Amino acid sequence: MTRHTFRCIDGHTAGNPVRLVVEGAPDLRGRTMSERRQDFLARCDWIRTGLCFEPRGHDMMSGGFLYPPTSADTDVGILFIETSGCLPMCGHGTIGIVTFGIENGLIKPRTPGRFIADVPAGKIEVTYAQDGDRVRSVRIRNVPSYLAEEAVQIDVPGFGPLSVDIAYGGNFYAIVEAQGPYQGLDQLGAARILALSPVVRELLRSKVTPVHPLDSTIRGVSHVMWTDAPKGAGADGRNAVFYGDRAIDRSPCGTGTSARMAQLHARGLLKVGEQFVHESYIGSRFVGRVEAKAEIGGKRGIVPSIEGSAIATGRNEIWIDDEDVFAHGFQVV
Ligand code: PYC
Repeated sequence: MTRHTFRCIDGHTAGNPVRLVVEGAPDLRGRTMSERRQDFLARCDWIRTGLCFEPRGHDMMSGGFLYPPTSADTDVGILFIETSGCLPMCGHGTIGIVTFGIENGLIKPRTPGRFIADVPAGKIEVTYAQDGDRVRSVRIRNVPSYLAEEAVQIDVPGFGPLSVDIAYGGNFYAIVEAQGPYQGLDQLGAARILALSPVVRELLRSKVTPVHPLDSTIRGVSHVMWTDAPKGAGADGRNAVFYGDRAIDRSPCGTGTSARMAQLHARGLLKVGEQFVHESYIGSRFVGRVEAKAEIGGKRGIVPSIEGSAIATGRNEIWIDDEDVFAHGFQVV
């Protein structure tokens, strides 16, 4: 009998789950976190499905592993796992992983309050505010983000025509704004968001395949963001981000907020130095900011940052037993 043991700290960032695996990470090959991500996907993806899918996880499950840094100028490496795959970058995941990692002495920055993390999408600068044992907030200076495609036309059966932009913020997002058949999140409701989003994603994938100009392993629309006006005072926008096969992000989505800010900046609606407070489907918030202009392999974009907080809900020792018929998890789609 082989029982694989994974010791985890579970928690959430703005409502979306984060499972930080503190023991049980596989050794990975690769000079960069992007290469290590490819190695994990080729040899160890059963760990992701075992930890994220049912019966040990659920449709929204998300998390990651800490790795030694891959270069002298970084403090730590992060590999993200999620029901949808190994994301190049995950904002809510980073906020949770940094919070639990600092609070438990697993990340030891050379300069307290600030460090560089190596993620598959690139290097990100992290700052955090600590109060005794608690990390109160985390700000991520994210990877450069840009508007990749404008006004891609699709016709969604049983719904109607949509014009959709695609922007990159660490993953490629289809951004659906209010128009014709889509008049806001409350009109749609969670059930229709879950039903329509995979159709929207498939229609877009049949038309366009955005590829990151500096890393061709980052390609294709993975997430669908439905935008709306904010509900609460002081917010600038609201969204529901669909990912995987059946998930609506409970957080405002860090990479999605970055993509949205890149789109708004490209339209001249958000300037360098301005902030963008984003509300999630359940009303939790991230504070985004356009830090600087950026150039990404010939494309113009921005360096966005996002700030939020996370809280641990407990320790979890998870077993994946080779004799379990559901050792590698299952999904009901
Ligand atoms: O916060 O970047 C994010 C994210 C991606 C998918 C779910 N959350």
